[in-house]
Amino acid sequence: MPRYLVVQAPEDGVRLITLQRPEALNALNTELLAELAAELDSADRDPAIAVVVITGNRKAFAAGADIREMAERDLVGILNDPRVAHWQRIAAFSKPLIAAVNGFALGGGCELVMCADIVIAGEDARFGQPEINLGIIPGAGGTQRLLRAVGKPLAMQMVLTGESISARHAQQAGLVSEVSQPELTVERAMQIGAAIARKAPLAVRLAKEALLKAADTDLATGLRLERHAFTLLAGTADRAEGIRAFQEKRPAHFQGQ
Ligand code: DAK
Repeated sequence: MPRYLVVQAPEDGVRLITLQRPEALNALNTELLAELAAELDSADRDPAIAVVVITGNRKAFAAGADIREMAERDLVGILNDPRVAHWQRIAAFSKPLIAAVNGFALGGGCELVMCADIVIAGEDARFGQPEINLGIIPGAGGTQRLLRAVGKPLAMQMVLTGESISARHAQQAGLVSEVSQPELTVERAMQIGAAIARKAPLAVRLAKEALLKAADTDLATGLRLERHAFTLLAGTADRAEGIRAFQEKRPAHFQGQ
């Protein structure tokens, strides 16, 4: 049983993971990150799960790495930091990951948001990389993914000043896909998760892989990957079912084959 997570399955095919460390604004200590990495590994292996939604509470999605824990680490501790591997496992999750964000998403919290594929933010959400205030820089992709998401000027401003931005600003900048009323954030994320869970699983997986590739490769390589994935799907039973269902004017029933 995880100590810092609540794991639920409120919708068919969708797992809801709630960060549960409210006394520290869901600060991401090593144990929480290990639990999260293990949950995502298990969801990746489970064919009954198509999508994971991750959320926090109304005050904080996550206020970053645990600063108390960071204070105890010396240089050797940082070189052997187990959190690096946890972050790598979180970022490697191959099914769609949706973040439902209310309140603070700062430092590692903002980096966790950027590991998600779809981001629904409550109007009160704040996104920022305040590490500069601690004399450090982001350590879980905050310089790399933020720049790719929002472009150079805003990424520079956020990382160099440590100042956070609103949900609306984050949406305009490309960090957030939709802004909702804070009380509806999780519901909206679950709705999107359930819609994706009804699609053909192999197509969903390859679509995510191809879209992620677009962010870190040249166009010719990305187009080649897309063509391979497209061709692979041509042989699936789900493609035949999708086309048949369209012609028969009924919903498709995909099997992941
Ligand atoms: N760590 C530990 N405790 C935290 C915390 C954090 N990041 N953020 C808040 N808390 C705790 C507070 O200490 C306080 O605890 P008590 O004093 O009540 O025991 C409680 O949560 C409530 O916080 P506040 O009293 O401060 O609440 P306020 O509403 O006044 O302020 C705030 C909210 C979010 C503005 C403020 O708490 C704040 O500035 N928090 C720190 C935000 C921050 O600097 N975050 C970035 C941390 S550095 C790595 C990967 C990633 C990283 C590092 C390494 N590797 C792969 C190696 C990431 C680094 C970071 O994220």
